[in-house]
Amino acid sequence: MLTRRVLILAIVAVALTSGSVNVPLVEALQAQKHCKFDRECNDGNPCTADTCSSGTCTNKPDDGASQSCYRDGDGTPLGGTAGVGNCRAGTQRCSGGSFGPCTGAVGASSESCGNGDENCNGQTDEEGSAGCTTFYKYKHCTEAGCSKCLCKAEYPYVVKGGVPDSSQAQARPLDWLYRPVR
Ligand SMILES: [Ca+2]
Ligand SMILES: [Ca+2]
Repeated sequence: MLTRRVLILAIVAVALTSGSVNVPLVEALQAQKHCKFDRECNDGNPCTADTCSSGTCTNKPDDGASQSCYRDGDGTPLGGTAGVGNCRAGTQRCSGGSFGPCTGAVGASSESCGNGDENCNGQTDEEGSAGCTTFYKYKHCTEAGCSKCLCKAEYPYVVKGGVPDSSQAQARPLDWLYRPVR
């Protein structure tokens, strides 16, 4: 065994010093390297099981392994941040020695009323969401900042279509809601 190692080292040394490094030869020699422990056989590929048996490394495809991913099925990175709002990571399972497509990941999309924080900015149904309704501070108000397009009434934007929103009518005095333009 010692003789074999010396021979391999000699071949590598000659290849390196001669200035004509034969990469496939070096890789082939490494693949045949003798080992004692599994960790010596780690090929850096999470989709293979790396074992040392009778002094020889074996790197077999391991389809049981998987990793977290944040891409669509074509491999394109998704917008937003996994774990923020509706955005979440998916799973990429090993198949035949390499990772398959990312499945189950949800990326950022346009914000709309209902269904949580679609654009994953940490705010749910914020101002200007698709499907929003214009709410006013009071009837007939026309000054700048007097209205907002919201998914639901939010004080002080509580008047819709000239009348107080039913969800706010109980809590706010009608005379305030109908305050005339000054
Ligand atoms: Ca949002
Ligand atoms: Ca939403």
